[in-house]
Amino acid sequence: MGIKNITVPDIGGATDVDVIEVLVKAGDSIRIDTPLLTLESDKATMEVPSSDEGVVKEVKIKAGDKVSTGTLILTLETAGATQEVPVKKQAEEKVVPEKIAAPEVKAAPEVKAPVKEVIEGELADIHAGPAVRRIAREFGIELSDVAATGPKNRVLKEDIQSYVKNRLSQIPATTSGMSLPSAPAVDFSKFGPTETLALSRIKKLSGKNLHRNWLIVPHITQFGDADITSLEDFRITQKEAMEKEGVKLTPLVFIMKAVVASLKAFPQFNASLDVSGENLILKNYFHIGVAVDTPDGLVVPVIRDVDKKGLKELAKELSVVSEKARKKQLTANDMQGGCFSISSLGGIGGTAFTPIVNVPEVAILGVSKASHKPVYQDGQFVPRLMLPLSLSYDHRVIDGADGARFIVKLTTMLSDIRNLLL
Ligand code: CAO
Repeated sequence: MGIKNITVPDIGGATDVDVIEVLVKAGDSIRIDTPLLTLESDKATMEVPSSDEGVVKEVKIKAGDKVSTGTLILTLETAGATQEVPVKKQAEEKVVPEKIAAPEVKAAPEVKAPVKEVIEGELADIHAGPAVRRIAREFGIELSDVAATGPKNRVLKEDIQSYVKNRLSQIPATTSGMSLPSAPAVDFSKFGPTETLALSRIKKLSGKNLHRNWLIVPHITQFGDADITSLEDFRITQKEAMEKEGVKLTPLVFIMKAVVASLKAFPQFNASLDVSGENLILKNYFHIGVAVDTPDGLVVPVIRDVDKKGLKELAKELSVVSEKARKKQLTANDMQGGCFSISSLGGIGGTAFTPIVNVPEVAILGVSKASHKPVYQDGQFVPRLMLPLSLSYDHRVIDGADGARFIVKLTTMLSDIRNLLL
């Protein structure tokens, strides 16, 4: 093992040339001709290749530096040389190893074309170093499709990687033989100032699942309004007493109980398709997923055996899991085994929305904010507290008529909570 200095070779007498990109980092294994730097002069972009092979020990240059022939780029741990080579000329780099290298080590090859030039003018307005252009060529990518994030609108290696990642994520999970058209990359900085914010880990994970579920499930959303006037009267009478015990009683727990009653009446909603897509697996348990909004994104913890628990117990459990979710303390187990999900935006507002089925479940209930509406009863309009519900379901499993029957059952249960006792 030896350490060798790799320097900028003859760059045609140019001095103080801008370093646009450093293409290697400490720890990288490089070979002869591996691109190390991209330089940019007034007229040309040049790529500086390595004149030796080994593992990069330390990179001495960073983007934005200026270099001339002989400037030290990096130190390299090589297999054979045992002595550091003076930083000077390309010719010396070739001679010294030949003198001191162990017998099995090959002499460094003659450096014929030390830098490769790309005349930017020939390549329209796209700025990219030769290494980046080569990667783009190998993947069949048009550089004009790639959003550039480098200085002076330069396409960087990372831009190509992001482009490929983005394109791969747009390939649908099905093998129908059809692919989706992708949206073209847009350089928004052309239109005004921008900043880039990385998506949270939760957003990336849930985004993938939501995208898949949106694509593979033929969704229908059935809407319905439940008259929760009497439910709300009852809730208000209980709320204060429960608060003293540290329990927050919201409409959601009543909805959970009504959902379970509706699942019992329509078992095809408490089911999953098997992998073949030809059998329905009916579940004889009632675990309900509840979507919880956290600063990092959406998570869906599962409340188990909702059929066996009372309103107070459910309210307590709901507070515990939503707190756990917001503190990022949920385990994978807390989020598994759901039969049906509820996404409640009722504490926020809005009139209705179309939730996405949480595969492998086959249906999900969206809950919006209840409000007083005039309802025609016994020959007159009376103010009633109406709760808007949106039931999305997998149309492969559930027919439209059953979707309507389910929501009628649900709204009936909620309109008179004594039904829940039956
Ligand atoms: N209509 C009217 N008021 C409602 C309501 C509704 N449908 N649902 C809740 N409220 C009221 C509650 O009663 C409470 O008011 P009071 O304190 O006066 O009783 C207030 O709104 C706040 O409720 P909450 O949101 O804190 O509690 P919750 O039990 O209804 O919901 C939870 C808990 C964890 C589901 C909720 O906090 C949450 O995170 N919701 C967002 C879920 C989400 O992001 N879904 C989107 C998924 S699709 O991208």
